[in-house]
Amino acid sequence: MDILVEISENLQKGKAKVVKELVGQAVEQGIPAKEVLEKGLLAGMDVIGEKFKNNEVFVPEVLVAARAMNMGASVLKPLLADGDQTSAGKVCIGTVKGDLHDIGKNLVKMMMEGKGLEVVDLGTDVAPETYVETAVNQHCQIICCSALLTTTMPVMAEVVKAAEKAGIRDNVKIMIGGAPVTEAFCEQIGADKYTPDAASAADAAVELCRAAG
Ligand code: B1M
Repeated sequence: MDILVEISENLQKGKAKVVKELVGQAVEQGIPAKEVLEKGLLAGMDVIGEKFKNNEVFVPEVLVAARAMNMGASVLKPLLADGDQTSAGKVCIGTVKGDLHDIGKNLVKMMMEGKGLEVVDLGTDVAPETYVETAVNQHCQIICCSALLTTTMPVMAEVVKAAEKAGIRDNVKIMIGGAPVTEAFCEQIGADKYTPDAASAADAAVELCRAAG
């Protein structure tokens, strides 16, 4: 069987150790890390997502698949890094209040670190004030918000408002993303940048930090 298919299938079964080993083997075989991520790990998460939507699998199965995803991704992390590791800027990232999904957020963090950005990880269920306080206290050029639920997307608008209220809106950029988030939503709430995936988020963050000087 194709090793990428094996990774996807074992991820769906939640076999974290096997996934980790297979990811290592795929890399040893010379398959590019990005391909292992997209055609192995993310392909497996897509299947789980579809089954979750159709009530064919439930929270416990999704959780073990998520654990396998994170373990597999940890093997790829150093390989997805660029050669130049001088600090390209500093950002804070978190999944917004009420939302516990962190796989996408972790991928964005991983890609950003790979591009030489310093990333303060606030975890999940992050209140608007926490993003703003962190940006101020830790001198971040960008606040990055992830949301996976349509019900938690509006918290992103609250983050923009909290930044305005704290008087940091001119100095700190706000980036948003996550499956239900769109460019139109970004414009609507007055955030600075929407990107659809982790790689483009990392590129955009480096660009924004560079522009900020
Ligand atoms: Co949840 N869940 N979940 N879930 N879950 C979704 C999101 C859902 C679409 C499934 C479905 O019904 N079809 C649905 C949301 C429906 C909606 O809002 N319209 C849903 C639901 C309903 C729920 C619960 C309410 C279920 C329940 O309890 N009844 C509950 C809510 C809990 C909460 O957060 N308060 C819940 C719980 C869970 C688990 C805990 C079981 C688990 C999360 C585990 C974890 O994250 N540690 C889980 C999972 C895994 C999913 C699915 C299956 C997969 C999400 C995922 O990790 N995808 C998801 C279905 C799906 O998306 N197909 C689903 C892989 C990940 C790499 O993609 O996060 O989109 P994603 O990230 C992408 C991009 O979006 C982007 O980059 C990443 C890749 O390049 N990106 C950014 C992400 N953040 C970014 C930020 C950026 C830029 C790009 O800039 C800052």
